[in-house]
Amino acid sequence: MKRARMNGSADSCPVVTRIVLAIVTLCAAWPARAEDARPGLARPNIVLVNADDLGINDLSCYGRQDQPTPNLDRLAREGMRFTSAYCGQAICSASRAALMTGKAPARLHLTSYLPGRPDSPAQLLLQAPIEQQLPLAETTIAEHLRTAGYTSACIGKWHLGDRGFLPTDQGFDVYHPGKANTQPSDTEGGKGEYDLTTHAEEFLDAHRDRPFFLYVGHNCPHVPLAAKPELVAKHKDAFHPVYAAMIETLDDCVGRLMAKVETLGLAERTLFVFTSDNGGLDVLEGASAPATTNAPYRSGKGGCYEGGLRIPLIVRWTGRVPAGVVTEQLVINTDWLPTLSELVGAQPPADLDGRSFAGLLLEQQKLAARPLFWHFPHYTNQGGRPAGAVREGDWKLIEHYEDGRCELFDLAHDPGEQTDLSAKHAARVAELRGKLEAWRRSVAVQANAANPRFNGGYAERLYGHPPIDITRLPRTGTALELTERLQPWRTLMDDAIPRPRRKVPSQAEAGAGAVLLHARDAKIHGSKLRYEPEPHKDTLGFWTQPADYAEWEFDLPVAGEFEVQVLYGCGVGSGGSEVEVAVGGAALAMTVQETGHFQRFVPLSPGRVSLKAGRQTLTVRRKSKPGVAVMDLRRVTLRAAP
Ligand SMILES: [Ca+2]
Repeated sequence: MKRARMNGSADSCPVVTRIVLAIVTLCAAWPARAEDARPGLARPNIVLVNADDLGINDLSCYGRQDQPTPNLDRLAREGMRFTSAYCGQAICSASRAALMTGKAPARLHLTSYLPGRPDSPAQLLLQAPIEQQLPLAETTIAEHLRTAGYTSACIGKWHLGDRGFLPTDQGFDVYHPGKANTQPSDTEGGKGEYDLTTHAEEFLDAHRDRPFFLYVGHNCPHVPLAAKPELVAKHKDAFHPVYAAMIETLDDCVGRLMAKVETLGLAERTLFVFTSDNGGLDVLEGASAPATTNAPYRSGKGGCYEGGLRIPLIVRWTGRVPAGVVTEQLVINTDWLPTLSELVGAQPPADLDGRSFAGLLLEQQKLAARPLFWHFPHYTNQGGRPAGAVREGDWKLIEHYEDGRCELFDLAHDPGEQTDLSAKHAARVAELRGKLEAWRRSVAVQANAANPRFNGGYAERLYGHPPIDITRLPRTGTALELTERLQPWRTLMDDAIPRPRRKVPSQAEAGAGAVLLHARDAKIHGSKLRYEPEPHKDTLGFWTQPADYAEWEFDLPVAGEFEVQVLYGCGVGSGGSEVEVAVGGAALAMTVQETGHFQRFVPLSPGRVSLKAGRQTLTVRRKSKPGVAVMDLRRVTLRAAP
């Protein structure tokens, strides 16, 4: 009877029942419907502080010597610190979309920052198209928690869309953007840190008695770098004095927020998370010197090496998450939505890429093994080029989309990704590349197309033989010393992007473009040769009959000279075939070299051809075949020649 009434409409209930209902509703709102949450747990409040471009090597609790962070070190001592936490993408908006939705940026088609970097003639490939905001159809953490009775605030950086797509359109009740850049003063740092902190404190005061989700998106320590002069002077011996001062400011602000939670008596019912959206900026960008070094990890923001993908992550929940624990278990920021769902007793949406690690937080459970994937089809301001990556166990594979080259690293023995083991472990390369390709297909990624305005000469200067290898910067010296060495590279990078009211240098003018001829689009002649669609193959294979050959037809918009590049693999014992690539009346000869495995693809250039605009036919035929098979052929690329 009681149950029936409870399920009925309040209007039809007697007054007494209505009062009971009101009390039940109040109890449900706070402190918690413990029976709905993880067994035995009250639902926590959530404070999530997301720093901007803060690297894995930027906090003293992560081993940094010249940037003391006493408050964050205390947070780590009082909580769990992650050494192998990853972002969904090593760039702002994409990572934030992953955090907010639990979905991979590749699945969201939001794989770069907003609005994205314009295309440049220095690019062999065009940037993959991206959404221009986080679509409203996606369910954010705030929308999800709202259904569980939470009030949410977004204080600070959002970067997932403007009017119509703001936090308040995506489930947040309160939004205070603050200012990304401020004049340092007695009361403010260089990135609006204290204004954001004050608003966050006000939200905590106002919502202390109900379950809340407070998201603080600090703009610190993103460029342009700025901090109080006295702090800069204090850190004059740091790698970068201004940056070190900004880290102190950030640490101070997080400390204030921690103190507020404690003063309000909420520490035992508040999950306090501190993290970053992507790895540290280790190259010269804008007027600022390289901000930091991500040592021992390679490279930084804007690429697929560990320096860009690994992020700091500290989680404190007094009395629930064990204090002082350091974990090497792999988590990624898409895991937050399902993790918070489990902690608050809500059913996570289906089709997420992340997985809950609540069991790790609360019971130090070992997480089930899984591969982590990244698809980053972009040229970045930091010098990154289109690539994908997969980490499975200790192995990490990076596939470079321009030429199909794969690098393989053993992170257990080589966390700095200094030794490429791909030639030694061809079968593992094929397996991991196959998993990466299968995942790309399963989430229907946006891919790169050939750039019809590609300028080979410019690309060669910028990417072929750059003034400095920006993925292997020296780990010694100061930011200022490094700046001088990076300046020629920075000038080239900046010239690559046409800017309003700025004359584009002659070397950046469009060339004759690029053409990609994929195996899947080939017209096949013969009896055995075929396209093999399996993800680890994705190639023309079974080239056992001497007469079989492949043909592509394509339209060339502009005449020019092109370098032909064949992306192929050849197993042991089958090398030595003479192959002819014919196009536009020219015939280029190449000798197939063994690559160790038919699915270990390497690019080889048999030469250049001059082509007229218009309809073209390209054929690849064997001239001799000493082994069982000619080769596997994944792609032929025509690059506008330097
Ligand atoms: Ca960022």
